Amino acid sequence: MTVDSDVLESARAHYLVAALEGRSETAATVLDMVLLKGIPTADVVSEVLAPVQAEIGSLWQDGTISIAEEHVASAITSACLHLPRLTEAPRPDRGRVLMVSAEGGWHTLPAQMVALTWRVLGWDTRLISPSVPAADLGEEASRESGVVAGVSCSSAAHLTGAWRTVSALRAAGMQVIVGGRLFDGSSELAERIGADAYAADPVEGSVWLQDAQRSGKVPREPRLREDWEHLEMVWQALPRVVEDSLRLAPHLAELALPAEQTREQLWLMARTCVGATLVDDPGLLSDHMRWCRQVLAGQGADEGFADVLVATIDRVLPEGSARVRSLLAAAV
Ligand code: B12
Repeated sequence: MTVDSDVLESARAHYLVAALEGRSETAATVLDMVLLKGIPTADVVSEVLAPVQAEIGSLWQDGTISIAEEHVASAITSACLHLPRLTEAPRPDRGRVLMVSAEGGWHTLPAQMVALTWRVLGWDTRLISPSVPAADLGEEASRESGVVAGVSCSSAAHLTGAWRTVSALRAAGMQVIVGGRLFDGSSELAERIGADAYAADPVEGSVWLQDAQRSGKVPREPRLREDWEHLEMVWQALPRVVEDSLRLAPHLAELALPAEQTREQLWLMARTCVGATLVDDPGLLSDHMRWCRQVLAGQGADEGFADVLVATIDRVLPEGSARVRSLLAAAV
């Protein structure tokens, strides 16, 4: 183990405890100490803040910490991203870049982390996060002088939103790089939705930006347009699908969740079904179901309820949902 990896490991452990206990000053001090040891902002973000936030997500997922603890810790991380020592940046002389969250995505922290890293690497970065409707974003993007944009997405439930966001940026002539938890799981997904590149971390992304900004602004058609023509009707029917499923689901499960949580899970599941069908990847829905089972178990509910939710959605899908149905069958 090198000195740096020792420092980073100890920082992660101390930062996690401070954030979970709501001690913002201690959390900031931990980061200041790491920066004082000469570790650059980009590494503090990718080696301390991002893994700690992912750990917080896992602790929530398995029921170890509450939603309240997650919110407190994430608010501390959000505030820490503005610490003066962390945000010290050179004059931006590498070019203009737009960094956005996928449509429907309220995870601002990943986009904030990328924007901060790009700023300290010398990019003139404009951050638009959380979710902005794709059409509005397209208008903003067409007024941008820059050619390159980044999109972050954390969940398969927002894959359709990510595709719409990437499509709007393509139509505005931008070159697009994507990243975030959703894309980390599948190397082909980025290309499938029309992005020009994927990077696991912002430093790697910055190398791509340098090359990509050499091309001019060239408006392009969205990928998967024909597939969407078949799916849009199902997407628009989702509010009804969720409410109809909610009426059926409790009677099918021995141990159901409170209605609000069931509705939330149905929404995530239904959106994931459409997104997975759009890119024709049943694995996305299978992964989501595994995640759902773990969340249910963490909440003390019967994890088999995940399968009940999918079966219920299947029953109430509108006519013309053949592709979604066959994806459901392949995923389950
Ligand atoms: C904090 C948090 C929230 C906060 C967000 C606060 C905020 N201001 O961002 C709140 C409470 C709002 C929230 C809401 C929800 N959340 Co949430 N959330 C998280 C959590 C714990 C951390 C997010 C974070 O800080 N990410 C920062 C880092 C960890 O993100 P990252 O994607 O790894 O980013 C790094 C790299 O990937 C890369 N990168 C990222 N983007 C890009 C883009 C480019 C171009 C490049 C080059 C690189 C790059 O750089 C980053 C820095 O290194 C995650 C856990 C996780 N693993 O992400 C869950 C998580 C994403 N949420 C989850 C869920 C389910 C939800 C909700 C549906 C919960 C609910 N029932 O309401 C809602 C959805 C809201 C919505 N519509 O988007 C699940 C998603 C699982 C799934 N199967 O869909 C997760 C994974 C938690 C879990 N383990 O179960 N959440």
